[in-house]
Amino acid sequence: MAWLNSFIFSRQGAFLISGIATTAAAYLIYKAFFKKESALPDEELDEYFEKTSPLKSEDLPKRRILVVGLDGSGKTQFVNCLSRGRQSNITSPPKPTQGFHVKSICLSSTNFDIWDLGGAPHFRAYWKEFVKNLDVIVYVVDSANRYRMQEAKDTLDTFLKEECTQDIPLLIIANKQDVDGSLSGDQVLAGLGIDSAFKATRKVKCVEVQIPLYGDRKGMWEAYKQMSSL
Ligand SMILES: Nc1nc2c(ncn2[C@@H]2O[C@H](COP(=O)(O)OP(=O)(O)OP(=O)(O)O)[C@@H](O)[C@H]2O)c(=O)[nH]1
Ligand SMILES: [Mg+2]
Repeated sequence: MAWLNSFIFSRQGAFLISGIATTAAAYLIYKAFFKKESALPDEELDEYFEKTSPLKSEDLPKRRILVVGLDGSGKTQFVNCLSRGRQSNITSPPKPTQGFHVKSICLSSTNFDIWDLGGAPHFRAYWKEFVKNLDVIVYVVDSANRYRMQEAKDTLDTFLKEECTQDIPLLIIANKQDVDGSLSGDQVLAGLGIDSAFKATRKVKCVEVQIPLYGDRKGMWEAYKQMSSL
């Protein structure tokens, strides 16, 4: 024990002990400040679907999703971003959709058939033709374009007046949150006239999303969860 005593009080011993104490203090500070973030389950941070297991099975639940909204609101980019991986599709902006695209996407535990329709005025009258056995209507809004909010509202109202759309859950994507001055999800809901009376008539959720070509994506995991469960 004498050697231990002399080591502790030696210069090397003092260095070692202060080194251990500093590391422990740094660890405690890290835990205190980053505890909340690291406590999140990994899946909540999986905006690029890179941590999900690529299950593909006939037994998985299948969901049929219709994606509509004004031209330029970001529907095709949104659907492209449902693919797995950071680099999967982002090279250049999508071309305006002429008619429709349909994609089958299997993410984690759900198989989706996703119909992405053209949003230009002359295509909107055909949206109702795609309403068959739908699980969710996704309505994409360009939150950065407040000048088109009234048009977005009128277009949604017209579509939801179609009898075939009744009772189908609605997911509002308040897109382009990365753009300065964009409206929040609540502001988009207010602009679309979605209030408590509206919510009494059908299930509605809103997710704030940003999917710029170059830059961080946000809201895709939450959108995916809503599309799976609404
Ligand atoms: N900054 C930013 N740009 C976006 C975002 N989402 C889409 N865009 C851009 O918005 C433009 C229109 O996107 P599209 O996905 O083609 O829009 P769309 O709704 O499919 O349009 P139509 O096919 O004409 O109905 C493209 O230049 C996209 O790169 C976003 O979250 N942030
Ligand atoms: Mg498109």
